[in-house]
Parts: sequence; C-alpha cells; structure tokens
Amino acid sequence: MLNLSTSAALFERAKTLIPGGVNSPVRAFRSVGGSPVFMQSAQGAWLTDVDGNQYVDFINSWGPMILGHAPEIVLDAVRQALPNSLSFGAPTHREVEMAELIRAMVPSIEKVRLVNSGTEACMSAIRVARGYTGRAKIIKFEGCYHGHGDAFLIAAGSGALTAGEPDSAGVTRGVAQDTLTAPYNDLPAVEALISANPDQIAALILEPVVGNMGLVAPAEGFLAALRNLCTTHGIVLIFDEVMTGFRLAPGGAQQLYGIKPDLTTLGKIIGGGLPVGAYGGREDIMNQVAPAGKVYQAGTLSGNPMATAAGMAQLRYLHEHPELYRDLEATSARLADGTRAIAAELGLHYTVNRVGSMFSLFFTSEPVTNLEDAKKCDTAAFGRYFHAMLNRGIYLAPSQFEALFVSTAITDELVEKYLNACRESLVEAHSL
Ligand code: HOZ
Repeated sequence: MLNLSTSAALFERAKTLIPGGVNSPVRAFRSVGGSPVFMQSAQGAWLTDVDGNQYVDFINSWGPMILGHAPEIVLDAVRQALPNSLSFGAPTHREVEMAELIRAMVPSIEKVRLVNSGTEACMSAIRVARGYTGRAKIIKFEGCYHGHGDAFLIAAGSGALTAGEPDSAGVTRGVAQDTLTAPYNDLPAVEALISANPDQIAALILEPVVGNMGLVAPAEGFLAALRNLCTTHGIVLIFDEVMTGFRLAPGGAQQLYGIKPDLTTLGKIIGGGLPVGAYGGREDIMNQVAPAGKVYQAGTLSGNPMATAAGMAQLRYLHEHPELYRDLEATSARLADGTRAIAAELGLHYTVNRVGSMFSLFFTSEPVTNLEDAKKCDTAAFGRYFHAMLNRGIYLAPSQFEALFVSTAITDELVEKYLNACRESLVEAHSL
C-alpha cells in the first residue's frame, strides 16, 4: 500500500479552507472513494506526489501535457519570456503569431479570440452565436461538458456527472429554458428539437468526440448530418475541441472527421499547461465580437505573455512534428486493445472506446454511445479498479465518466507496466 499521509493531511487542511477541499470537483475522488493525491512535481510520463510516490500519468492535466510533463521546448520558451514581465494588458506580437498558427492548423478558424479557459471560450462562443443569429436557444447533448457556464450546466458531463448533479443549483429557470438537450448520437432527437423550435435555435454545441462521459465517439455520419441540419436551419455549429483540439490530429477532431464547424472552442493544449482558451471560426461570425462588432467579451489576462509563450512552443512543435500523431495512435491502440483483451481473458467483456490518444474502459459489456449507456457502468467496481491501479503506480482519471489522455512520453516499457497493472487490478477489483 502507498504511504499517502502527507496528501491525507493536506486534504484535511484543504477541506476547512476550500469547498470540498479541491479547486475542481473531479479531483476530490468522490466517485472512486478515498482522498486525493496531492502532486509535487512531474517529468515526462511520471508524476511524483507529496509523499514521494511515483505514478505513470494517464491524465496529463486532462489533456494539455501531450508531450509529457515539463518538455524542454516549452520550459525554454517560458524561461525566455519570463524576464519581459508576466502581463501587460496590452497587445503583444506573440498573440498575432499564435492566431496565425491556430489558423494554419485549424483552417475553419478564420479569426480567433484568445481567452483564459475552455469554459470562457464556450460561454463566449454561445454569446457570439446568439448575437449573430438574433436567436436565444441552444442545443447541447446529454453528458457533453462545455465548462461551467450557466447555459451548459444542464445534463452536463464530467464533474457535474461525477457529483451526481448534471443540473447545477444556481442556474436560473430563465437560462435553463434556453438550453435544449438531446442524447448524443441521436439525430432524430435533434431534428425533433429543431422542428419544435423553428427559427429559435442560435447554436448547436457538441464535443465532436466526447471526453466527458468517458470517451464516446460520434456514430458514422452523425457529425456530417449535424453539419447539414445546421446549414439548413441557419444554426451556428460549434465544435468544442477543448479536449480534442491538436490532440486527435494537428487540426483536431474536425480534421479527423472532415467536418467544418462554424465556430470552434479550444483550450488545454494551446496553453502547454498554462491557462489559455480560444474561440474562433467563420470571419463573418467572429466579426460580431467587440470591438469589431457588438458582442462584448474581454479579459485583462487574455493573450497573456507567459501562456502564449508556452502554448506557442507546444503548438509549433506539434505543427512541425505531425509524425508524433502516428506514434501516439500506435501507443494508444496498444493500451486500449490490450485493456480490452485482458478484460476479455478474465471473462469481463467490458467496452473500451478509443479515438486517437483518448480512451476509456467502461465497466459494462454493452456498447457506450451516449450518456444513458455510460450510466450502466458498475461504478463501484471502477472505484476498486482505480485504487488498485493507483497502488501499482498508474494514475487514471478518478471517475468512470472521464477519458484517459496518452502522452508521447509513454514508452513501450510503460505500456507493458500499464497492462500488467491493468490485469492485476481487474482481478483485484472483481475478487477473481
Ligand atoms: N473538467 C475536467 C475533466 N473533464 C477536470 C478538470 C480538473 O479537475 O482539473
């Protein structure tokens, strides 16, 4: 068993100071039991906690650390930017370069605005869509998570789901009534919402590959059909690529599936580990944003020099090394296929969903294509599996309803370590 005494003591202190002891709900380990591990440092694939335990990281800060932790190119860029001040609240050359690079990598983005988080990006994108169309309602999918903006905390995934509160308290009825929801991958449900609300829907927002109810892929043709529906009905199609952007391909899920959204929201990877978000897309829509247009959105730390230094360094590396996506694909396939095979050998015909370097092991033998399917999982067994993996030095997302993120720092040897731990942990979790 691990010695987690320093983490446990910190958590006790934190609970008296911070709601639930954490600054983001999933971190509290509520859905897997026990108390969270407090981290001290990380290098490459390895995390070290405050008690000195080491773990191979399969969360990677929920996505941004695609090159593993503390990559020299990113640290160097930050070191170089550091002496020139941490914030100006004024434009810098790097924001222009970053916008150029984002546009080169994601061609549907003709104009882009930098913000500070994925939440901010999604909130702003919706406001722009409403300003552009003059309509109020939006469609989102059950189990998709677009940050904690009021409009999105209806049937939300991620921490909201983990906490068993997919509809948050504090969201007014007025806001809630403008958010319409449909099951993911259910085209007839979307068509029904559109016909029941003619000329009232400003935007349809989705994770083109969902990472927030565990990993769920779009059914064949689903994204293309949504694209057609939105074009036909004048609805702004928004891809939330906060998790998938620059991860599933250099141009994100939209490149992988060949679909062009009207707007895209970004975050995580574009900050290289520092807080950044962005939203962008069609020029005519983005020209609605102040000061070019009448949709107001602003931020003192937007385009922050440290965040753009880190983000640019990482993005540039990804842009210049497209071959790394092939390697990530191969590593992730070995991890996910290996997991599936081990579970099956043990008589557990569990579902493993994977797209590129994101995957989930669902503790159910039925296919998982939407939130209702995901909820069929044996979450108690998942909790036991999570802790068994942790004890073996494998750091997974502490919830059945999250995806794992693979970094380029995962070597063949670490794949073997993970698979051995997976076998032993499945046995332990099910007392086989
Ligand atoms: N919303 C993130 C997972 N989908 C969790 C963020 C965090 O706890 O850091």
